[in-house]
Amino acid sequence: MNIDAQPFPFEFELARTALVIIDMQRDFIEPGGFGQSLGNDVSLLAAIVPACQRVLGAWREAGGLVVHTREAHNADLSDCPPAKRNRGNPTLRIGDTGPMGRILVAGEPGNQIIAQLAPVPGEIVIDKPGKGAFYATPLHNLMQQAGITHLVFMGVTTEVCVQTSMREANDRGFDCLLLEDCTESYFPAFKASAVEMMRAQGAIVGWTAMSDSFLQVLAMSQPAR
Ligand code: TIU
Repeated sequence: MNIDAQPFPFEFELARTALVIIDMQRDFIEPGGFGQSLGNDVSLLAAIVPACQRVLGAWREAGGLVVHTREAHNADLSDCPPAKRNRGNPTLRIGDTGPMGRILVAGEPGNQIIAQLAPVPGEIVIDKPGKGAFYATPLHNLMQQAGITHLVFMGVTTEVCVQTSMREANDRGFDCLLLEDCTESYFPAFKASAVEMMRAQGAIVGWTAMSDSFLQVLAMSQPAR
């Protein structure tokens, strides 16, 4: 398949490609979570949910592999370095109890993926202690076992967990596409810069495309399985 992308078309085989949805969890999208505790306006992020739902629905229909990630720490915070917990002067730190339970702790209400994009059986869910999806997770092995060579990214936030994950994936040899209208930042200027810098220099980190281009091509595909 060939997607109209920047800086040039992105080619992939459905059976060798995974859709990776980064951290679409209540902690970042809904009020009362980690995103708001850092002083951010979380309403900006909710705007991408309908586009993410369209892509996820079409990808499932096509039989593509789906990976969801969550930024999540163990309840005892053994996987949260003090340097991360102490950063940023938030109103609530990682592990503190907020309106949606303990901030960024696995299993808490705030750590759940939003209902509109909730994983279904057979989809991979990765809990990651870092910003990148590969650091201290089994993601690379799982992708190799599944024969995956290409990754399509959506999720939040563009310049933090999405960009870090794409850079990690790029260094591990995956070809990466970011769906521009399916990712968002608390800072619109940072999103714009992150998108530009990833596709610059001949796709130095990866490609970018709008979800409509992706959906059009997907609609013409044969199911992967
Ligand atoms: N603060 C911010 O923009 N992002 C994060 O802390 N984590 C993710 O991007 N998921």
